[in-house]
Amino acid sequence: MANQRGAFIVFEGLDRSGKSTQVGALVARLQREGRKVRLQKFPDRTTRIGGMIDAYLQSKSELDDHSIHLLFSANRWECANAIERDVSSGTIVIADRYAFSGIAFSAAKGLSFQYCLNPDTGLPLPDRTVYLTLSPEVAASRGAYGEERYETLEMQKRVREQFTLVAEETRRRHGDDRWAEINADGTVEEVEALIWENIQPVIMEPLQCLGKLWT
Ligand code: DGP
Repeated sequence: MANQRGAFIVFEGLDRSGKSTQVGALVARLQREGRKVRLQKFPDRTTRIGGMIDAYLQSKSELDDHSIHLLFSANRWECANAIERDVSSGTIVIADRYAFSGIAFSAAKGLSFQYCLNPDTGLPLPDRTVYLTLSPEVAASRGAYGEERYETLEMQKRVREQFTLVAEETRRRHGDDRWAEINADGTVEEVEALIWENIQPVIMEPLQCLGKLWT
């Protein structure tokens, strides 16, 4: 492979968009191709901060909206150095959710957009964020939501609205190439093919160095 640098690719999406399935399939495909690849899930529930987030999401603890927002951000910051290190040494880091979910979910609860964006300023900027969208009809046909906090129809509607604003802000600040929207209504294989087509150029010819989010 010509380029030594890896890449940083983020997947975002509404619940039931098949995001985790697609992330898993992509990681497996890259491994089969002999690429160094690492999956980074956010929230990373394995750290101490991640444990607090996990308890909150399962409604085993209550936290003020600002506090949990800052914990989600802190959880990303504690993984930031490892992402930069891995990408610069040739690894493709695939993240399942990132700072864009941070804004969309917290703003959907009523916190201001700017407040939600601030604590993530300076985190590694993904080379590309792939946002999986789902039509309301297909979402409804995929069955009930899970049991965690936020997994209600009303909340998901507000999150979808906020993601539209997040997409606009990302394109305005970082350029159109940083954000791709892929319709996830199709079969697993169809969506997988669309994703592969979209991210192949990013993997083959990554930029010189990682930028900083929101700067
Ligand atoms: P997941 O493990 O992908 O199911 O994500 C856990 C839940 O947490 C999901 O409903 C999305 C939400 N979430 C992810 N990141 C953030 C964040 O930074 N802030 C807030 N408020 N919610 C988030």
